[in-house]
Amino acid sequence: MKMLKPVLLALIAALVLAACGDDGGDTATNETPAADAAEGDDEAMAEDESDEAMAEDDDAADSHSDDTDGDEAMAEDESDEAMAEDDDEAMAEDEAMAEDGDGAAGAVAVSLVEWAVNAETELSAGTTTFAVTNDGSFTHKFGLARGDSYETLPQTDNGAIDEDALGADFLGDTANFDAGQSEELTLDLEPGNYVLFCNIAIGPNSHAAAGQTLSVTVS
Ligand SMILES: [Cu+2]
Repeated sequence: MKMLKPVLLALIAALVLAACGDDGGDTATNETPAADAAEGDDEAMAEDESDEAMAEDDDAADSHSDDTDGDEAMAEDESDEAMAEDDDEAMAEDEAMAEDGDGAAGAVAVSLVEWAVNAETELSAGTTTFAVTNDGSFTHKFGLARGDSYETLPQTDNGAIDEDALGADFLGDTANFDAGQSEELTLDLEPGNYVLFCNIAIGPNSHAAAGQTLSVTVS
């Protein structure tokens, strides 16, 4: 018995060590991929939120779009998740992106499609760059004039906006540009009412008459 006791103790010690070793190993292998995955999710979410923030800007142009509510709800959900993760870095990224989004007041995204001009309708006075994308399938252009609405602007026989008759109230336009292309137009906007439009007209047809106009207010 005197010889067995140390052997038993050694065996028990070896078993305990082995058990601890296994636990440590399992814990390490379980936690490391989980932590990596969590970080990966945060980064993916941060990128998604950036995309959705842009999508929200686009959707904001269409104030009646159901998508706007959906995107906002998703953005809020993801923000909550980031906070729940209690990850300071993720929260800092969220805040930085929120600031970036708010800081884009000097640029207005405009989407041209058949047959609409989609953009925010409440703009800030000052130097404004319209970043216009042709999201349609036809060639379009982008112009801007002072006025309350398309209906109140002088028009030619085919319903195009009569830029000559507008005189100084016609503020400028881009060149024609094809589907998938983008153009920028930078103007110094004073407070007032304006109409954004595409003034391409062919024969008896005009894009403006087809609905490619948008009334906006600058304040
Ligand atoms: Cu057009």
